[in-house]
Amino acid sequence: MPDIPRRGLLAGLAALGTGACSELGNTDAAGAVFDAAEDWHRAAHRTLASRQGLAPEYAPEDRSPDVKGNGSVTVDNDIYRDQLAKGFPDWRLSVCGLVETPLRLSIEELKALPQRTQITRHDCVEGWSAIAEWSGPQLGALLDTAKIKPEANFIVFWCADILYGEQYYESVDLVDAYHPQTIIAHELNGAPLPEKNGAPLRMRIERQLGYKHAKYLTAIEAVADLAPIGKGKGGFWEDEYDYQWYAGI
Ligand SMILES: Nc1nc2c(c(=O)[nH]1)N[C@H]1C(S)=C(S)[C@@H](COP(=O)(O)O)O[C@H]1N2
Ligand SMILES: [Mo]
Repeated sequence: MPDIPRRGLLAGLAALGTGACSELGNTDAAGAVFDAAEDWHRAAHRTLASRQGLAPEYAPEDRSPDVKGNGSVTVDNDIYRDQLAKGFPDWRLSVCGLVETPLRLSIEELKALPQRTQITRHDCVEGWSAIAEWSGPQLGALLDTAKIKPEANFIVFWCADILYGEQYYESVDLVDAYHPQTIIAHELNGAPLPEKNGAPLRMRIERQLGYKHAKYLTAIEAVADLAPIGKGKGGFWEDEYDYQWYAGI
């Protein structure tokens, strides 16, 4: 690909807050406290043993006929539409923030890493669930490659879509980030992710509720603190609709 369109693509992704670590996401430092009840809830779940256990995995015949798309089911920007049509040749996933070695990985590079395939149940707070097979590299391996710094406490997932006027993002702590079933999925039931389910990349964080599983992933940022990110509560639903940040299941 010639240089200029590539620069155009990268500049475009950066403008979406998706090129490297997002500036869009870092505008509002106010209002950044977790309430006491949530702190208690998180503390109660701190027991590592209970958090490191695997979510149930299922047999191929248990899979649901379809995994419906929820929240954003399409991404309305020209760069995304163009990349979707071409099979995402120029899509890059940034691993950035508090890491020694920032990474920018193509879909092919992500596919070349050791892969995990898991058949798991997705649970949405809206009251539906779906069993499906997901494949991709483990997030922990990527964080090890990027050499996460000791001051990092949280991992932020930046997304390409805008939902109800706000950029979608999510975050987890390092226990969930390094959980063996936390993968960057590029396949659903053995085929590339459909657009409605987050093409080309989406998180699977199997010990967390559905809204944590960020779709249309563009960047993974290691941070010390969530307060300066977005509106300070660690995710789209947390910022806009008061959902709990800790959504462990
Ligand atoms: N980028 C992005 N990720 C997202 C959402 C979204 O709207 N945008 N919706 C979340 C919610 S609430 C759920 S239940 C799941 C839905 O995943 P699915 O569309 O593959 O069913 O994605 C989550 N991740
Ligand atoms: Mo959801």
